[in-house]
Amino acid sequence: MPFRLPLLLALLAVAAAPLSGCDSDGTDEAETFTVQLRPLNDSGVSGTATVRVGDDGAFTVALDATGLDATGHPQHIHGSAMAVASCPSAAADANGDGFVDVMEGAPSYGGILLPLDDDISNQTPNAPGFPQGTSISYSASTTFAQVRQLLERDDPNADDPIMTLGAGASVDLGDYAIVVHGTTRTLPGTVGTIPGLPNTATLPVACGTL
Ligand SMILES: [Cu+2]
Repeated sequence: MPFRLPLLLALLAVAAAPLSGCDSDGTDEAETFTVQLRPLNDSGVSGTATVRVGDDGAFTVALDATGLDATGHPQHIHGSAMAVASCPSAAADANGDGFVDVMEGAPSYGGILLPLDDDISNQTPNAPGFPQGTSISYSASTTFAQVRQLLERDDPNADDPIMTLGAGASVDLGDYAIVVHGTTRTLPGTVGTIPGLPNTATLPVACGTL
């Protein structure tokens, strides 16, 4: 999903005004974030997710959602080093076509940091590893050290839609959002997407902030 990086960065810079929310308590302690997933694009999807860092250093994401269309659901932790992620409102529909597409949402929730597929120890999305169907009951684990290693580095491939926080950055889980994508609705051609993927696969259908 190659976001046009300069455009995305410019949009993020606009959205970055209040650079708050940087916890001082570091990333070494156990933390649990509960995420309320709310519908985007009148999807009717609802659910909850938890992102947990255990005392033992385990990093676990669990996500349960209902009301989805019967298709695959790419889902990601989104964010950026430049702004605290939020979920887009209807006002993010820049072209006024009635849908907040994946690109229009990016100034709110940032780029893709971690695909929530069947192996979250890497940033490579595995399409068959994303949840499918009308209800999701998902869980995956790795170590928080691994997540930090992935994100606290310079982006190894600026041409793909997967981003990092940059070398020297520090993962701050409270700054991110979870976005679930994928619909079977018939969408107008004005609904933007990532090159190479149909807009139905990338349409955001639920979002929640950590
Ligand atoms: Cu996403």
